[in-house]
Amino acid sequence: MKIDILTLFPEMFAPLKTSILGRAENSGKIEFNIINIRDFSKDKHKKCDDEPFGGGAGMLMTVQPLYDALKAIVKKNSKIIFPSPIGQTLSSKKAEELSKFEHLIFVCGHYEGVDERIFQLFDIEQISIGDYVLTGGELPTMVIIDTLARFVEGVISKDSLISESFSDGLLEYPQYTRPQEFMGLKVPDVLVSGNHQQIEKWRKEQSIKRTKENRSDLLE
Ligand code: 4GT
Repeated sequence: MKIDILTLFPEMFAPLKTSILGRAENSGKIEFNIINIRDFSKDKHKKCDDEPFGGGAGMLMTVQPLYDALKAIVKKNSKIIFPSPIGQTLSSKKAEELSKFEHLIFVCGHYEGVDERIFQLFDIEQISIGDYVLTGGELPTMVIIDTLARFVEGVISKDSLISESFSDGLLEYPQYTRPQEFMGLKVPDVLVSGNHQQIEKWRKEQSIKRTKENRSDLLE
């Protein structure tokens, strides 16, 4: 999969080089390409923002640099995403859908947003990561990429996707690792019993208990 990211702040994407996403790139499973929108500005000072018509606080990103940047990279099979609080909220299901595309393009808004005409000129899906406002689309872009990358073949083990939160509509059960006792706290006996049927039963019960307590909305 290839992921292009259009942004005015390329330095914000350093974390993509780290950990599991860094390994996904080094092993050729995902290719990241960070593009500076400013490089496409036809303004003599490379300006990419301006005041909103009709007045109001702050600045908007102008349409010309975005239009030229998208024109330069969009292909027939590309999916363009604009992270925005007005989009539908991201879910695990949505992330899995996105992981199936050959080419994703993320457009990062900044300041108060972008000139609305960009959404008339290209087929762009807006996606929100939750009901709050941020200073830019860069962090949401990284959130969306991080979660979709986990569904790209070979990025993490298939087993890791099976018993995690949301995979079966429930939250994940509690987990423990060595040592078996710490500060007087013991790992639940069933987990060291070797009885896999009992372990499965316990985990399912714990998942349901947690989901009831923390996210009863998921059970409706
Ligand atoms: C919140 C979200 C998002 C912002 C979200 C355009 C200029 C949007 C600033 C940007 N805020 N983007 N994707 N909840 N702010 O997903």
